[in-house]
Amino acid sequence: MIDPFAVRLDLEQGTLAPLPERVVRRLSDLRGLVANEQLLDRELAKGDPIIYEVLKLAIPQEQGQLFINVTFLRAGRIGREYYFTKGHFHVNEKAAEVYLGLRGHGVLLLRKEANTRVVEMDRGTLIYIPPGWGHRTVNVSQETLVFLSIYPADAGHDYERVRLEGMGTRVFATVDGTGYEAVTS
Ligand code: M6P
Ligand code: ZN
Repeated sequence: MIDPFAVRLDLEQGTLAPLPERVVRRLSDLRGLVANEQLLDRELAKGDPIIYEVLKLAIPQEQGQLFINVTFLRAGRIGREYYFTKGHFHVNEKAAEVYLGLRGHGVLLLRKEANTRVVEMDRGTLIYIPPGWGHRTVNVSQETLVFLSIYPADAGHDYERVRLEGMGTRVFATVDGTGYEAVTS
């Protein structure tokens, strides 16, 4: 049981008030997911910075409910590979998801079997992720990428599949560092 509720979402910053639960992912959480593990080890020897944070509204994890998150993905690279979220498939293959870009510039990588998509995400981009499509976000800008996501509370996150199969596409900075190239494997 949960009562109807309202919170304040700052559409410029992405912050929520009152501040809900916050989950932090660090560089070490990207182990096994990056293009170059040696470069990752070299970076980790210097420290383990936060790569992204997820604000999660307190909603019961049960069928019929919707989870609402705001994700803050920092700017940076491991070598030439731009920072990204771990990415996942939904355990419940019938669960879709909606993303809304609030700040910054990124790309959403999508994969369903051999089909891959790369979707640009800016402030105001609304993206529909149909059931069955794995998804990972990449920050290709110099500022924090912020986006809202809404998905069924019983979706579940399958990270192992991404570790084993990848997301189909990697995103690197161009040699001059001003743009990005998406490389499909
Ligand atoms: C969004 C949603 C969440 C997800 C988060 C971080 O907020 O898609 O479900 O947990 O991004 O992504 P990941 O779980 O892949 O690390
Ligand atoms: Zn999801």
